[in-house]
Amino acid sequence: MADCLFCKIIAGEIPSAKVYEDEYCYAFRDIHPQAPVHVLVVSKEHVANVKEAAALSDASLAAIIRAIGKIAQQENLAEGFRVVTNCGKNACQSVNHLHFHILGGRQMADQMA
Ligand code: DGP
Repeated sequence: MADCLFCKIIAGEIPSAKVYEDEYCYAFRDIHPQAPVHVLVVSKEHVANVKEAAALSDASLAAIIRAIGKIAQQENLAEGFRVVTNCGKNACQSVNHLHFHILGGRQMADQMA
C-alpha cells in the first residue's frame, strides 16, 4: 500500500532493525520499546488489522504464528512473553497495517489492560 509506514519498512524504504523475515512476514524492533524485548511481526501483505486478517491466505496466517515462536526462541524468551495486537480506535492502534507486538525480557503485569 502506497502510503503505509509498515509497507515502506518491509520494502526497505524506511530503515528498521530486522529480527526475522520469511515469505509471508517481516519482524523488526519497535522504535519505542515497552519491554527489554519488543518486536513487531507484520504481514507482508497489507491488511489493516486482525479484523481484516481473514483476507490473508492460510499460509500467511500460519507463518505469522510460527514466526512468533521462532522469534521468541531467537530472543531467549524461554521464561515467557506476551503477544498483543491492537485493533482500531479503542485499542489505540496507531499503524493501520496488521502487526503483533512480542513483549518480553521482564515480568509482565498481571493485568493486561
Ligand atoms: P500500534 O500502536 O499497536 O499500532 O503499534 C505501532 C507500533 O509501531 C508502536 O509501538 C511504535 C511502532 N513504530 C511506529 N513507527 C515506527 C517506525 O518507524 N519504526 C519502528 N521500528 N517502529 C515504529
